[in-house]
Amino acid sequence: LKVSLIGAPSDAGASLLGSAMGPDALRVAQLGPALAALGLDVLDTGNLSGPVNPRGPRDPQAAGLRNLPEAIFWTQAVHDAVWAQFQAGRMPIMLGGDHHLAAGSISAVARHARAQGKKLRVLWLDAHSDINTPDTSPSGNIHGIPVANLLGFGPHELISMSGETPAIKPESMRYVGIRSVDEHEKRMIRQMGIQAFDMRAIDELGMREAMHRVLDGLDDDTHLHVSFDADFLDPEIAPGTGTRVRGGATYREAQLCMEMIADTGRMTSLDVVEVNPALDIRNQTAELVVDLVESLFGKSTLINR
Ligand code: DIR
Ligand code: MN
Ligand code: MN
Ligand code: MN
Repeated sequence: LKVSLIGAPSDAGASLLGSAMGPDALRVAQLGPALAALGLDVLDTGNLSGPVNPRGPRDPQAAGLRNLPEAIFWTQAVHDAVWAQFQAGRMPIMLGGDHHLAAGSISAVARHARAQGKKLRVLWLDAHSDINTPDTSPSGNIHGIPVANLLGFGPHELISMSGETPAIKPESMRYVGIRSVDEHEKRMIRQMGIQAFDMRAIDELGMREAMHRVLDGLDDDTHLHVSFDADFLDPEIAPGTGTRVRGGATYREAQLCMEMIADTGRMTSLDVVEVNPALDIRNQTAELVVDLVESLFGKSTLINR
């Protein structure tokens, strides 16, 4: 399996700076060598470059969002880089940066799936549902809106990259681990009929059954994308992230989640976002995330594919 690491050092979508250092924190934690040790052909394409976070105000000229021009730049850059790796026959692993970048990566995944006539399944592992629209966003932070962008809501530049708007259908989306969802977001999730396994569902069903359900129905004709926000994890084990919410996935729950994804053998692209070394303790969050990404590629399973 050929994989490409794409560093996307932008925190333009966040209010706390520092996730722009995420790609390097993951490199310090040996992400590339760890995947190579599993037998993968790993190419680190380095970091994309672009504007820094100008810490702008909410801008009525920009749909009430902060840093919209910068976010548009980065989202498009990520889209192009992810698309280029698919064209080269490699699996893209986008290293954020904050989660606004997923509107770029996943629009490229959707474009690729469409070009191949395949279906798409997106697993969104996160404390948050990231499905605010510019007018419902309580913060104006663009990392709170990428799912809405992918579903066709938001500024034109953030919703049209794949060549088709909306880039994905709500039936393709699955949430796992959410526990901080704004009122308008709840309405959106309900209205669009998106399957969501929030922390309460995980408490009640167990991670095993929740994952069994989100992975149900995958076949040879499905592209599986995983969008992994570090705040999916409980902040006690993963403090290095900008918007911590208590009650997240434990170490064992997260391992099982990753292992069950690995067992399907169908993951074709990945985002690793919101690792913020400026808020971390001796890079422990990046190290934990690397451990979990190894499991996503089959490290902890006895079954060798
Ligand atoms: C909140 C927080 N829903 C917002 N979102 C976060 O600003 O839209 N996403 N933290 O990661
Ligand atoms: Mn997120
Ligand atoms: Mn989050
Ligand atoms: Mn976020």
